[in-house]
Amino acid sequence: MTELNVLYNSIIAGKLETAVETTRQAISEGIEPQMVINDYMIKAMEDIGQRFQDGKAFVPELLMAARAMKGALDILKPLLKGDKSASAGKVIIGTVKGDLHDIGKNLVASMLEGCGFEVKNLGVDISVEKFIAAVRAETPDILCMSALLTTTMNNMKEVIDALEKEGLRSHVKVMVGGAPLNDKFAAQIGADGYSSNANSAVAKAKELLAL
Ligand code: B1M
Repeated sequence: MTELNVLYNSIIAGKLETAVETTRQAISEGIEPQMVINDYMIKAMEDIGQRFQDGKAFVPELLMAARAMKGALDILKPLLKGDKSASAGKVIIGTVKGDLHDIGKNLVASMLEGCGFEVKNLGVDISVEKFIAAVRAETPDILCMSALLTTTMNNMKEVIDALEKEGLRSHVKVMVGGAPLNDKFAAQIGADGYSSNANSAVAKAKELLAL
């Protein structure tokens, strides 16, 4: 039986090959992907984040941990299947300007995709103009924005204000997420919904579209 603590430790230590190999093993043994992500991979990223905050880890370590997490996640992504019974809508997702964090955003994108949404992932460091252009071009049902930094979360409001200004706000639901956010902040900036994790993001997206 795969020892999933090996996966946890390999992400913290930034050991890509070990993380990938352990994940492969876990899958071959039928271990539930969502459990692997929630109980080991995300917890490992929280742990390395805490070490960074405590001055015990530095940016290179964060980068290596992120690389190991991504490698393992790539293996699990195709397995993130959800309830596709409802005909889901179209989603645009991106990390706001100034922010390069994309692991959580990509996880949300994969979960939405797995649950039948059509997802266009714009990437990271997305400016107001790029979000607006994408909403115009793609006419999504939901615009999802992610931010991991307290210094970038306010850029979400700029996007919402620009949607209003451009006459696009009533055509698209806006959902926001990311570690420093909460329901109160989402309401303050005029978003339609907030979710704290990838699972609740799917539930919230369905709720917003009344699916
Ligand atoms: Co950075 N970083 N980082 N970092 N980093 C944090 C966020 C931090 C909390 C670390 C810490 O101090 N403890 C801190 C922010 C402090 C703050 O703002 N108050 C921080 C900092 C300071 C920085 C730099 C400024 C460091 C520096 O250079 N001095 C710098 C900024 C760069 C930039 O963006 N401009 C920086 C850089 C980096 C790396 C590039 C090295 C790397 C990112 C690599 C990458 O993403 N490709 C990195 C990492 C890895 C982290 C931590 C350790 C882990 C983030 C992560 O991937 N978590 C993070 C500490 C932490 O979060 N504990 C930290 C796992 C992921 C699954 O969770 O992203 O929260 P999360 O996503 C969740 C939910 O939030 C939610 O669902 C996801 C899945 O459940 N969610 C959504 C997210 N987006 C959503 C969108 C939705 C719905 C839900 O749509 C609507």
